[in-house]
Amino acid sequence: MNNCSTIFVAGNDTFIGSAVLGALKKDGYLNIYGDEGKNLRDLSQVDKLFRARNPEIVFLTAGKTGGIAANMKYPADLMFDNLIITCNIIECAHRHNVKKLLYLASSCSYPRDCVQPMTETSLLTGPLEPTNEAYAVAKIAGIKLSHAYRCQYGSNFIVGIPANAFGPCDDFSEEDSHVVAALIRKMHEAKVTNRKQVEVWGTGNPRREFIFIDDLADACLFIMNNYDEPEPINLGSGTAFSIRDLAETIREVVGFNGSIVYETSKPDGMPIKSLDNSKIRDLGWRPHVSLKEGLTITYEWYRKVG
Ligand code: GFB
Repeated sequence: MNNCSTIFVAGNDTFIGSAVLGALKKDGYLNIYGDEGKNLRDLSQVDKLFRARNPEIVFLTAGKTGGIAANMKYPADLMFDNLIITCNIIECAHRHNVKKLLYLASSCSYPRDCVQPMTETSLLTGPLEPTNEAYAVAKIAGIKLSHAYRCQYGSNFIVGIPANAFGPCDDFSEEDSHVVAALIRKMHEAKVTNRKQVEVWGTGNPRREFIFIDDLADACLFIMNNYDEPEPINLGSGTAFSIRDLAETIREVVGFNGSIVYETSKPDGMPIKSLDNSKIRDLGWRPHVSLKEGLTITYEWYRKVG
């Protein structure tokens, strides 16, 4: 990419898409476009958008996402939405000779009992985590679709696999949010209403790798500029924390003095999701924001805006 490249951020209103758009603006890219009100589920509208804007670079960050509960409640919506949007954008990127496209998959694309930390070669080596199987299958389809266009047409379509992203502008809703946003909200509400306890789902034992949203956006720009290989590349922070440690850290950041109760009737999901980030590290990229710093920034934002 150079500063004058025409860049399309598909899904510019999503949590990750808006961060990518912000990072592009901050880095001085001048010709950036978003969805412009088009319905990305409609191939003819997507085609029109590509024809009008003729992008050279595409960040494919569109599609519905959600935490463990949303994945269990809306598997059809999550699968359909991600499949159709991905098909439409990738097909139009090919038709309109896009120079490079980054497809963002998800760490839930790896098998449930994957060897940890998860390397990119572990994809499709075992069964998926049942709580997010539908979404994961859609994400795997996106990975393979990018690869298929590369094989058949020589398209420079690359795939990034992010760790669990968190930060300002995340979805903080009660049921659909991911764990970081959910626990910030629960603990903040408990603090301001003087509640004595907060319920955390599951056993607290699962481990997750969290990446601050600005670091993820930065990693996306970095690989757009520095990575052209057919194999996916992990985009993580390099450290996995247990949900118990996360809950304790959020309690500290929020200043909630009550107790934490583990609701073991709620699902744990994948036991561990820790990424092997050697590939992106070997290329020279490093995250800048620690979990605690990221949580502090996120809580500050939530108190003001959320
Ligand atoms: O963030 P989360 O919903 O997503 O949950 P996943 C992570 C862990 O936190 C699980 C626990 O073990 C949850 O049981 N947890 C504890 C909570 N309390 C809460 C709470 O109040 N809300 C939530 N949401 N979790 C998702 C996938 O899995 O990861 C998606 O379902 C996607 O497909 C995303 O890939 C990145 O990491 O378990």
